Amino acid sequence: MKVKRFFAPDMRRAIKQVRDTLGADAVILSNQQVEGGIEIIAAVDYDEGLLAPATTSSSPATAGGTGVPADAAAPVSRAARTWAGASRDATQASATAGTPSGPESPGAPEPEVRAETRRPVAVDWSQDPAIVAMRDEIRELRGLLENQLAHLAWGDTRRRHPLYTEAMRRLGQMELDSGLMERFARPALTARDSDEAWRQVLAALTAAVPEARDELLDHGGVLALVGSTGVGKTTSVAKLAARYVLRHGARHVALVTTDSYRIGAHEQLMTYGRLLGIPVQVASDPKSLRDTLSSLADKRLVLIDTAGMSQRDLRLTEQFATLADAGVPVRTLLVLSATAHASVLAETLRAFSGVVLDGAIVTKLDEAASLGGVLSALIGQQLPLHFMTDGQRVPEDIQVARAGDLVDQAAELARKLALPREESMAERFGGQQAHVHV
Ligand SMILES: Nc1nc2c(ncn2[C@@H]2O[C@H](COP(=O)(O)OP(=O)(O)O)[C@@H](O)[C@H]2O)c(=O)[nH]1
Ligand SMILES: [Mg+2]
Repeated sequence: MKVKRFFAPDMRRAIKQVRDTLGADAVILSNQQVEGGIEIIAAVDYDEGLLAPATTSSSPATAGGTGVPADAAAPVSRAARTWAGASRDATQASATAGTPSGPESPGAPEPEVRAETRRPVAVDWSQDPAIVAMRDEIRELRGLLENQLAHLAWGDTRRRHPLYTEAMRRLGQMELDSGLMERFARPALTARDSDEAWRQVLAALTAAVPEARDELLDHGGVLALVGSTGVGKTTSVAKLAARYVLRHGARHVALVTTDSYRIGAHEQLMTYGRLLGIPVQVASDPKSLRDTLSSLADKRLVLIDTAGMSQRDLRLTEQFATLADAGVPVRTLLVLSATAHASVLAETLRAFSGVVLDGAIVTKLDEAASLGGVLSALIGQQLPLHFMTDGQRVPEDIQVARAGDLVDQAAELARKLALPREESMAERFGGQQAHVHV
């Protein structure tokens, strides 16, 4: 029998030392946590019978809850008693060196065991390097298998429903959200040809975009535009104000900005106010906002321009809902830039999740490369779309929203982008094709 003590900072490295030094047949006789790491006593060519008389009861150091299998636990307990003292000396000697010590002398006297530094720990077999390697390999194999199955499933769906998979790819080209791609490709399952399939897909998409069917400005009231910095809130406020002034004159409209702390922030709005001949007020906190809105009670339309989505901006925006109690209901529109990436739009929606939103304005349609992100956001949130803007000119570049126009433009832009490759479609959707039935 060859017995050896090992010390390492953690179980994984301790087991590796045992394996490297004594080989795969090594038996762990005891293991425990000591100052600075784990101590393991291990043996090869181990004869359990030799140690059997050493004890008949479990050692307090290892009894119960060690996680060692029942058949291994008994020898571990006996051995731990036999070797505990010697191993502790060796621990102290090698704790700083951090390397395995030489074979212990079985004849060494058994010193007192300090309970606070010696706690039994379970052998964490899952950390065994051989098991870790095997697990990695199984994971890799599973990945390969899943990939193969996904390709087979996607290939099968392509054979059985070519119009559906073609529609899926075209929706992918539009950069629509994955879940929505599957939903809106479904009409293609029953179409007769490719053109009919695509028409039906676009019709389903159009029907799903919530469109505000009334002309918001004609109702008047207090309208606040919120959204992240730079999306076009101030410009849109000016466009809406100008649109109103052109129809109803300047007398009944006023502008308010809560964007008061950035240098020059409200000058932009002041300039538009001067050009349009309408008053502009600044309100920087809930109280001044309430007072300002009360003082503008005689106006038919009040447009509030806000800053962005910093904590301060959001706190103030969240106050809009409470203004209804003060007799001034505020309708809040989220301004989304069509140029924003899907992840940025998702972040914006998260930031404004505490705000009651009454609808949306989509800006910068003239600069967008794809509209899948903004379509996904509108459909996902069921935000009624009120206006769309497509340029910097005030007041020309704003239109009442038409879901059909937005979807047509999305399809038009998508044609300039590459179709997603079949392999990437298989990887994204192959695993979910089992449920596709006509
Ligand atoms: N191309 C284009 N630019 C726009 C549009 N709307 C606003 N902008 C520009 O975007 C920039 C930021 O607009 P601004 O209204 O200050 O954004 P805010 O920070 O949300 O108030 C300005 O240069 C605007 O002229 C649009 O529909 N198309
Ligand atoms: Mg602004």
